[in-house]
Amino acid sequence: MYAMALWFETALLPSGWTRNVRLSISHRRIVKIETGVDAAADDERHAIAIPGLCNVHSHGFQRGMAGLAEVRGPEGDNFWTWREVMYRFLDKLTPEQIEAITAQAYVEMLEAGFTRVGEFHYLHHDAAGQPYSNLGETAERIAAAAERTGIALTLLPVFYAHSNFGGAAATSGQRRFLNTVDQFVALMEASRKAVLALVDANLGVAPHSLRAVTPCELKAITPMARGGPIHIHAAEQTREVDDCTAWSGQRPVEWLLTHADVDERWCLVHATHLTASETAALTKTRAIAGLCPVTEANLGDGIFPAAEYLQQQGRIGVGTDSNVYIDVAAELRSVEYGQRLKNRSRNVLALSEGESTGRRLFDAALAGGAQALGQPVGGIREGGPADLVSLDAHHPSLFGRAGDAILDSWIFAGARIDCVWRGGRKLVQQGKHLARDEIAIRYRRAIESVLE
Ligand code: NGQ
Ligand code: ZN
Repeated sequence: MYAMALWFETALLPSGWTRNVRLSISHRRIVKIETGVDAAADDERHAIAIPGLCNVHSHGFQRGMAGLAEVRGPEGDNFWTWREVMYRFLDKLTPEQIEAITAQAYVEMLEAGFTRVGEFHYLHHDAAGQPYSNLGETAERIAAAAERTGIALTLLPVFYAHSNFGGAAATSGQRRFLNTVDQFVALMEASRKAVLALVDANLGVAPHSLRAVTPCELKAITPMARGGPIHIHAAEQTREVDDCTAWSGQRPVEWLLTHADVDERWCLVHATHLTASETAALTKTRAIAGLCPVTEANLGDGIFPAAEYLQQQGRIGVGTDSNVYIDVAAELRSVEYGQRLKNRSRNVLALSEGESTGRRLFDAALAGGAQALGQPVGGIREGGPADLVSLDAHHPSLFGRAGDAILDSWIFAGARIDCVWRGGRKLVQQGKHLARDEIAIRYRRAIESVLE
């Protein structure tokens, strides 16, 4: 790859907002950062640079049903009735449709400022629940969607075996997700192959939830991460907490913290319902709480105790989960807004007087997101990946803004993204992914045939 340089009027570096920043890029990395310098003749010039973020939790295929689960059912619509709608949607998806829908989701992620996605992937088998002759069929489709769009991929193959705590038999709606531990070893191998073919991709493992995995299976599955990330859904719904307590006498996060070696390799997705002692204990593990507040609001999950958790140096990442609405700023804003609505106060998550709430959330999600996806520390730094986002300085929301007010105006007031580079390659320009139209055509064809 050729060497190039990008020049920004202002950039958010680890040391803070800096003016006149020149980034030399080679082999997908930032090899040199110069500050307080003029642009060279060949440099591409932009106004404002911030680092790209990691999306810690996505189910790409669910993008195809976004907006289709907002009609009232016969009674008591909730997370579990939504899940039935979701199971019906995935029932007959073909590998080709999975790829087309996932690619569309990844285009939107890049346009929103995510440069890496953690794909929590459980749609392993065919519509009858039989493994494909190529066990890695759907993993390869996800890898293909990542490759086509250019987003960096952390693939998290999901182990799923039961419908509830205590090893309850899976339901027919879950047949495409199921594996024995032995089958899963082979599936991990196939997934590893799919990921190895991609630039800058990596692999972790995801026991789906304590509902879907027995303690014995959990013990067998986690070492398969081989040092990579371990992700699990936890404590998203109060019914899940009640069922876990009935089964084990402990709440899900409490159970995990006493029975699994939860440490910085782990990402507890949602972790919505925590007692004060679970909150304190989770912060001490240095694991990531993978917050997906847009989906959590959409599904009626509840509100994560972000104020208490962040005050105790708890680590967070953000994810788009169901992909009902894909937007970095919306996720960050929603973490704060949940707290404002709950506490009837403002600037809850900024820790000290004078601190910007947007900056605080952005920094937390930048560091936590990289950790959760098994990446080196995030941010615009020498040696780091050239994963960059430029904001549109011509948008009125940014007029007269400098420093952290830029982030606050993006996160809370609707400033827009201009360009996105992933590994130094420009993928988004004037807010549009360069392959947007072509990917949308394939998506349209796929979705029209799914909904036929
Ligand atoms: C999922 N999504 O795996 O897609 C889940 C629904 C479940 C969220 N939890 C299925 N948001 O948790 O059983
Ligand atoms: Zn999920």
